[in-house]
Amino acid sequence: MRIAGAIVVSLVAMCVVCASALADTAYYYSVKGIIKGMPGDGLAKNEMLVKHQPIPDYRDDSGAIVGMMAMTMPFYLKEGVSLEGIKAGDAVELKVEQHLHPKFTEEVVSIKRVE
Ligand SMILES: [Cu+2]
Repeated sequence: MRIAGAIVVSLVAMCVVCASALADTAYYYSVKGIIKGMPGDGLAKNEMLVKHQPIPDYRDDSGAIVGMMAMTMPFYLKEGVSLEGIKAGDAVELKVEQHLHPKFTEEVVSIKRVE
């Protein structure tokens, strides 16, 4: 009985450890920038190129806040995000959703023009 109890305790402990390791958290970033390329325009149909301002609260794949400097880079649109009224050259604000687990992903979940 004592051994069975110890096994149960260690299984529970392992589950707590693996659950925390696998727990998914979404992080959201508000990213301002200028659109340099629209989907399909030599890019994948869900891809856009944006010259973005610094993202001070950006996290790397370990979850550490490392920030991201200003740069031009591709962003990927979450399925169903509308680009109606958005064109290359527009100043925009993106809402980017990032997941670290089970897979590192970053997707634009909304986009709006700014002045
Ligand atoms: Cu960047």
